[in-house]
Amino acid sequence: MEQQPTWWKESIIYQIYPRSFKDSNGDGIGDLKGILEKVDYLAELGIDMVWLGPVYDSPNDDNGYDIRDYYQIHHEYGTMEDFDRLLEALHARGIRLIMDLVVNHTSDEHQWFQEARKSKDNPYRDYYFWKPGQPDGTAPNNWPSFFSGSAWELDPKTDEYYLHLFTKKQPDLNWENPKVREEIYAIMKFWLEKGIDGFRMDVIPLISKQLDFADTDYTSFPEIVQHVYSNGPRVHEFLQEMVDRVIRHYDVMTVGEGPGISSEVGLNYVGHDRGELNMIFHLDHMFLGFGPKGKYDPIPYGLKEVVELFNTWDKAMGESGWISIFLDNHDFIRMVSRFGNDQEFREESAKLLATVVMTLRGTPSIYQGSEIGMTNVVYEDFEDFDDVEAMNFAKEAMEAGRDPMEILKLTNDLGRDNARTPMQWEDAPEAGFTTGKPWIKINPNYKTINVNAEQNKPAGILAYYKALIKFRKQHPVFVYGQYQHIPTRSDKLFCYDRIGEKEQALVVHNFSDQMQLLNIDVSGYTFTFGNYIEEPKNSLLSPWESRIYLKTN
Ligand code: TEU
Ligand code: CA
Repeated sequence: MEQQPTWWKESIIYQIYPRSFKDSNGDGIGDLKGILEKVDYLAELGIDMVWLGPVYDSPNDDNGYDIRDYYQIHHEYGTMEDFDRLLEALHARGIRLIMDLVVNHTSDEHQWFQEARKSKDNPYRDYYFWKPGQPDGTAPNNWPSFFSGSAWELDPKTDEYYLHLFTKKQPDLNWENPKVREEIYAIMKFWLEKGIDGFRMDVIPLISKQLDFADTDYTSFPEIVQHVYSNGPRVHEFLQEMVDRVIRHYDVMTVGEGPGISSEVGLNYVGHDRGELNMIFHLDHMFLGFGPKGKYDPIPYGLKEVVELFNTWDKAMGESGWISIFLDNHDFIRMVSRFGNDQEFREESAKLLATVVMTLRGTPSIYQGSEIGMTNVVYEDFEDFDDVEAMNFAKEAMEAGRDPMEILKLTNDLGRDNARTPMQWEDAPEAGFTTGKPWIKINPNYKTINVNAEQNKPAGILAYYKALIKFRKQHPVFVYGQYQHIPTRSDKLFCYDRIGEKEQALVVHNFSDQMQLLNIDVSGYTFTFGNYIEEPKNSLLSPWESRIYLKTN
């Protein structure tokens, strides 16, 4: 049996982080007109859908994930007219556009919160969560914020604390309040009426809170996310209402970002019979390496754990639900630096990882720059960092007296800014991203790693992405075929079958700098696609080699 055919399963998503994609007016900040300049680049790449990061009016405490006005484009990104033109230009090229919907929280500068904080009886008070402190003067409970410190902030005006699971400039919305939900549905309709093609929903499993606000006994941050913040008692009711009231009236798709959604509960969100989300970006493989204190308390992991998660998730979805497949985004380090070898085998491993993303079961999502093999960056000074998560961590760690060099290494190794350095277009000042001074430092490797250079390389990473995307589209087995992991003796190999009604694919990857012997019988199959120029003659896989074999049933 195969999955039910649908356009959003066949699509390939390309994620744009607007601040870092292309600056059109020299102020150093990527903008909508900049994206407009590059729509042909996107069309040539062959992607079907753009996920546009938040471009709404925002004080940018968390780069747009703190929204001040959901109905306005931030002036740094342009105007509503620019937005309309971009949408039109994408549609003219057959590319859909999904917007980021950030409605677990607003900015503290949003008018609702400005009102809410005025007095305890303000009509907007209940748009957020307010609690008195404890008698000993501490916060209402021991919940930690995602971005260091407590999840509660005391607001002196009314002497009560408000809840913020992210920064203190991102107060959590109270979805229990029907008025809040109505406001959100109105926002969604506003954008859908413009003709956008769906939403990527930020931290969607967090919208329903455990209303007793009891202290948590969990001491590990990932466990707190999974068991306390995520999957709250009314989350499915809220999502079903949202779909019923808004989504189902449009031919659009939804993808929920899913911190804390484990494979055991995944189908509750994306089961085809649930009427909730079309798919999720689960973060299980992204959170690998998070220790008890979270991201900046790293623990070791390897390919084995990554593969196990892919296997478990595919089994959990089966024919009944759907996920997106991705290996990086704006919140995590560059995939070639994390899962590949971004030095000696950068090209090979970038291509291998692309092959993984395009051949597992799920909608592939490419993060801007991966298609040219962009890598992590190293900053020598805290001044160079921008991300609030990294800065809050660094501040807290400094205050705790930790070694500054150790802190700098952690923020360099793990920080979100690695993914946020500007897109490298050419070997020109500031990588051709801006004619001014970029809001965050360019990765100095732009001289060799850039779009222009890639466009002149017939066997480069960009050419490989284009060919791979075409290849995937010619073989529906990669969309609809079942997935079966093939265990191997080597812990450096990742091998699987995709089993379709007409075709069957055998995909093998060597995740190492050494040659590996492939102990799998490929007779009956034809080698059809790979990341080495030479056609393979034997069963020795070169470093970071990927091969795709096909046969018809
Ligand atoms: O991310 C949610 C989330 O789980 C991240 O905070 C993640 O734990 C962290 O980034 C790992 O470093 C979403 C957005 O993608 C992120 O950019 C926002 O900062 C966050 O929500 C708050 O809106
Ligand atoms: Ca600009």
